[in-house]
Amino acid sequence: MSSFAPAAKRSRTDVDSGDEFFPGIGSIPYKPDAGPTETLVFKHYNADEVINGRTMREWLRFSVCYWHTFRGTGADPFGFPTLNRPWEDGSDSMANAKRRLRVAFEFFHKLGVPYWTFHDRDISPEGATLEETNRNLDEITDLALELQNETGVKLLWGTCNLFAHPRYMNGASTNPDAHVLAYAAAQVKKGLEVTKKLGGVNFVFWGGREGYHTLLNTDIGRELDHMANFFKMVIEYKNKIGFTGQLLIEPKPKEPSKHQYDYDAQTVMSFLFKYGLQNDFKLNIEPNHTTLAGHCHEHDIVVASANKLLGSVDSNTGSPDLGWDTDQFPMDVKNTTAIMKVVIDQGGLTPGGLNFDCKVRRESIDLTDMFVSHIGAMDAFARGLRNATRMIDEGHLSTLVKERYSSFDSGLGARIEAGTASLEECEDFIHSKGEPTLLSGRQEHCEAVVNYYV
Ligand code: XUL
Ligand code: CO
Repeated sequence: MSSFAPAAKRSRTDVDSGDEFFPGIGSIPYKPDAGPTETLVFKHYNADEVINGRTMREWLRFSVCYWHTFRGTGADPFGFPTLNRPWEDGSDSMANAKRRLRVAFEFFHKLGVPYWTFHDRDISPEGATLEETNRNLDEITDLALELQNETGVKLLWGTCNLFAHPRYMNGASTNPDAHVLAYAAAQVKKGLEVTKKLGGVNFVFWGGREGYHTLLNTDIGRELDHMANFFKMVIEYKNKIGFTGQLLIEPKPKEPSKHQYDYDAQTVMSFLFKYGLQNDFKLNIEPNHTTLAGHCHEHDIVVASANKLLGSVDSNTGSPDLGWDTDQFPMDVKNTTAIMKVVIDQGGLTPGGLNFDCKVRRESIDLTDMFVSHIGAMDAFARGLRNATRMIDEGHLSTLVKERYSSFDSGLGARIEAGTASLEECEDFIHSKGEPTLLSGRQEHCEAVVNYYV
C-alpha cells in the first residue's frame, strides 16, 4: 500500500484514503537476532524463507479476524469497554464502518498477513430492512475490494452472523420457526454473494445458537433435518453462482447455547456423513472450542485430518484452567508444533489457513498490543513449523508409530485390516499362538522426544 499521511490532519468522520492510523509502526521486519523485549519484530517468521519445499507464508497462511481485532471493545459481562480505538466515533454509521475498514487494511498490510476474515455484520451495519442491510454490504464490500487490490491482502473466508440479532435467539437454521430459518437463508445467500465478490477461498458456518437450552421444548430430530436441508440449499446456491470456495463448519460444544449440535469434530463428521454432505464440507477447527469439549488442544485437528476433513484452523487457545472460550492468542510452542505436524503431514491447509480468532485481553489497551499479540502468535507458529519439520524429517515418532502397528502389516493382521478375517480364523490363531507378548506404549519416551524438538 502507498504510504499513509498522519491521521492528525483529518477529522474523525473523514473517510479519504491516505490517513495513517498506526503512526510510528511500519511494516514489521524479520529480525532473528532481536532481544527478548523487542516484541514488534518477527524473530522466527520469515515469510519468504523456504522450508520443506514451500515458503513460510504458504505453509502458514495467516489471517486476521475482523470481529475481535476491529470490533472488540474489551467489554465483558461484568464491565464496560476498555479498549480505546481512536478512529471510532461511537456510531453505527457507514462513515465509521468505512474508516474502520481502512484502519484494518493498514493493520493487515503492516503486519504482513496474506488474509483476513469477517462476519457480514462486523464490516457493515444492519439496516431497517434486508434491502437496506444488503445495500450497506454492497457499498462496504466495494471499498473492501478496493483495499484488497491496493494491499494484496486476500479474503480467507466470509461468514454470516446468525447469532447476535434477537430474531436468532432460538437459532437460525435450527429455529423452530420457519420464518426465521428463511431470514437466515436470505442472509446466507447474500453472504455467499459478497464472499464470492471478494474472492474468498472458503465460507464458514459457526452455529452458536444451533442447539438448545432445554430439551423440554426441543425436537432435536427435526432441527437436525432442517440444518441439513439448509446446507443443501447452500450447496445448490453456491454451485448456481459459481462460488468455488470451500464450505466449512466450525465445531463448538456450547456457549452461547447450553448444547451446540456441532459439538466437536467427530460429531460434525457424523452429521455430514448421515446427511451425505461429506463431499461438500470440511471442518474449521478452533482449539479453544476443542478444549471446551473436553479434549486436548490438538485433538479435533488430528481427528478431522485423519478423516481428510481438516479444512482450516481458527488458531487460538484457551486457558485450560477455565471453562469458557477466552480466545487467547496461541503463544504455546508445544501446541503450535503439534498443529503444524498435522498440517505438514496432510500436505498443507490450502485453501484454508491459520485464522487468528483471538482477542487481546481487555487489560491490553495499547494500540501496539494489537500488533504484539499477532506477531507473538505468528512467531509461535513459525517455531512450530520449524520444529515439526525437523521432527518429521528425523522420523523418530513416525517410526515408533509404524512399528507399533506392524503386526497389521502381514499375516492375520493384514487380513483383519483388509476386512477379510473371520472370528473362526482368529480363534484358530489363538489356539496355535497362545497369549500375546505385551509391548510398551512408551508414552513418556514419546513426550521426551517431542521436548527435544520444542
Ligand atoms: C465463536 C467463534 C466464531 C466463529 C465465526 O466462538 O469462534 O467467531 O469463528 O463465526
Ligand atoms: Co472461531
